[in-house]
Amino acid sequence: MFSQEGPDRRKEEDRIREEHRLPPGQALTIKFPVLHYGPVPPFNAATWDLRIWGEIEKEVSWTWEEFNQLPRTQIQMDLHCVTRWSKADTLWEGVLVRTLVEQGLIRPRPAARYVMQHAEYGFTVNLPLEIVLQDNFLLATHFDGQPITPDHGFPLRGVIGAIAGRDDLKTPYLWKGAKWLRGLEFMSQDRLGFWEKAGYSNSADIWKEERFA
Ligand SMILES: Nc1nc2c(c(=O)[nH]1)N[C@H]1C(S)=C(S)[C@@H](COP(=O)(O)O)O[C@H]1N2
Ligand SMILES: [Mo]
Repeated sequence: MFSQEGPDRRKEEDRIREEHRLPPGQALTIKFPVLHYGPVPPFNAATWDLRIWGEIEKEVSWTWEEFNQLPRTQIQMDLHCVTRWSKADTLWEGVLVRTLVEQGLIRPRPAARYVMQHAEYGFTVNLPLEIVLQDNFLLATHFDGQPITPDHGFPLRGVIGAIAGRDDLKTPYLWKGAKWLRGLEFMSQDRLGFWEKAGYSNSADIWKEERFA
């Protein structure tokens, strides 16, 4: 896998493996593959919004302009895709759901246990609230200092990966972050998202190699 990327890739893979950052069955890539179902949606800053609803005290909706005023965070993460590529040390910038909850901008009800990400064209992906509130789940607008490219989820995507040294965090595969994100639904009970209904693992733990259900 990825032998065409040459000796640099191999050296980098050895380093990441020695640092215990390469989960079982994964190979490192220097590239950033694009994977999704369906077309890349258009973006209109005048009509775009991010809606938060469900098991929360008060529904919220932010315009693109409003979303960009929210408190921001940068995180560096290793991405691990269920199709067996991993990418180390990726830099993301955006908004942590944890920050929004801490600042009272989102107020989950006690019954809230799970969160469904809703993306353009009806794409969905579910996660436990516990994971959505971790430091490694970001509502990301920027990758590598630039706005995310359209095929990686512009203008906004959920992104989840492993933070080196943070063994306290649960890390699922990359598909658990929705590109072209438009909504977060807080739920008292779990529901399966798009790929989970298609037979992917619901828990999707990279270290336990939970790829398929
Ligand atoms: N809206 C949307 N988001 C999605 C998907 C999709 O089909 N639609 N696929 C997921 C899958 S399967 C993967 S592996 C990652 C890939 O992200 P990337 O294209 O930035 O590498 O996006 C995830 N987010
Ligand atoms: Mo995927």
